[in-house]
Amino acid sequence: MSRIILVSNRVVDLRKAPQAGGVAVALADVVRSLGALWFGWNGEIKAEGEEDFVRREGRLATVKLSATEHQGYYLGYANSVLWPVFHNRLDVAQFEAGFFDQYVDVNGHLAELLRPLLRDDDVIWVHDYHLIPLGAELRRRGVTNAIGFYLHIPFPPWQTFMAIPEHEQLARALAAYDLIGLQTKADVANLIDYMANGVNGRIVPDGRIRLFDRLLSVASFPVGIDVADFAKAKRDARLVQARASVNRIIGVDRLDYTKGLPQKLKAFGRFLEKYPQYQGQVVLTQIAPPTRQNVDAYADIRHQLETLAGSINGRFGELDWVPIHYIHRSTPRRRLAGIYRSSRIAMVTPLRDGMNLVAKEYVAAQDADDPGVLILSQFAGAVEEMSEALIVNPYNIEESADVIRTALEMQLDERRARYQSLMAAVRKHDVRSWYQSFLAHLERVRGADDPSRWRSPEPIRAALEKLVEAKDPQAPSPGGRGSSIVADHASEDSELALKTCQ
Ligand code: GDG
Repeated sequence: MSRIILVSNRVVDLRKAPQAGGVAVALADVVRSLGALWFGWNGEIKAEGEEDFVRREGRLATVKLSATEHQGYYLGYANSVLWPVFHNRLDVAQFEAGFFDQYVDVNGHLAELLRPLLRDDDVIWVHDYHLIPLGAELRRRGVTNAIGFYLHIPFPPWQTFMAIPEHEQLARALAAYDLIGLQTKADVANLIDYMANGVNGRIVPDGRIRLFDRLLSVASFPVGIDVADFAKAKRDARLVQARASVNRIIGVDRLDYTKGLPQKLKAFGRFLEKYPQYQGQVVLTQIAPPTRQNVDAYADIRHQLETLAGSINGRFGELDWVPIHYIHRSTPRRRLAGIYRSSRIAMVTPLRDGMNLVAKEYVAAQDADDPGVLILSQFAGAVEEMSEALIVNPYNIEESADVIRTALEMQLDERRARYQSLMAAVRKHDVRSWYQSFLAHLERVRGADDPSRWRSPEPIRAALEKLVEAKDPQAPSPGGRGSSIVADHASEDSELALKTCQ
């Protein structure tokens, strides 16, 4: 089996890090299970004049960034342009700041440092929006290996993406990959819409996309969690209330403007106002560790949240009951499962989210005999798989306040039924199925020149045949000689793609 090379902006040594986000935990699992090599930034800033070098520690290969690189590439283009645009926040994107050149330069620099570590048959898997140009930069340096790309955040509607002045350069960079993986089918539809409408991409009969001079495959691979990590949860004794009757609502979100935190607090305040019988009976514990504090758009959110929490606590609080526990610190990962299990409700209500792992972690940590209730935003990618949650529009404060009441009053039978179905979804798309299906697909794309390795389900083949015949009666039939068909995920997506192109 080929060696897997993972590349992400940030590499985290889980044995040393006090806490880590979902992407890092997922990638660490690939490193452990498949013996992959993980390359990326170690989070440190290089001293002035310090030489570049790759630090090897076991399976990790890390580099430092200079202060200028960190400013232009990470805080700048990645987090002040791409992050907001991909989350539909054109209003906070800083297009005019001129970060793009630094973004491409840092990707080129990372490719330069990675190149000598590569072997001919390595499979390279690049992660997230920080590294869109990395595949093209590796190709420019002669790398012909299979290279896949996975986007952890949503792909926006095509007109939104076209607002980025450099959208075409980004599309050319994407074309360097053999496979692009996205979280949801909706993201796949958005990306294919953009490729078709924005840069003249064309679906070829085998379901892949011809973009500029390359053929690539696009499919959805919903990211998941290590279910066992959370399923062994015990209630957290430190969370036991002075009043046993008090129910806890839990929120765990990086302090990010996409996570819908002010809306969540407002909904909780409205709930206390509208249903006063619950005053003194419910608390909202919101864990919101700081993130990207040097990016301008993040400066206000903390202040806004603290003001809101203060005003709701001041208005409703009692000597022995504080309605909102707001924790602006990171909580050790080993404690999270117990916190989830001790909470009657989880409110996962982002305004936009690629997937949202907290929703899956909460479900996995529940007691099957007496499970809690998940309230989930209709704008989280997780909603595609977790339709048995209580789904809300986080912008609708009135509705969200009512849903909190519904969750609190839900009978045990209904809670159990919803939990069973949610847990089945969480198990079906766990972290292993995520990376295994992506890597298997990448492997198949690599074998695309060998038609015998490709088979699509009958209905897709028939649809493709019809399309090919309609467009060009002389064209060879899909699956025939010289053609390749993308099976499984990509077949669904070719169906989507065809719809999009009609
Ligand atoms: C991106 C996409 C996509 C949070 N607070 C603490 C803490 N966490 C952990 C959670 C979870 C992870 O961080 C957060 O993952 P999310 O999925 O909720 O969100 P993002 O960080 O925005 O992740 C997202 C994800 O990538 C994976 O593809 O789902 O859509 O935006 O694991 O538990 N962990 C600890 N202390 C905290 O205070 N230890």
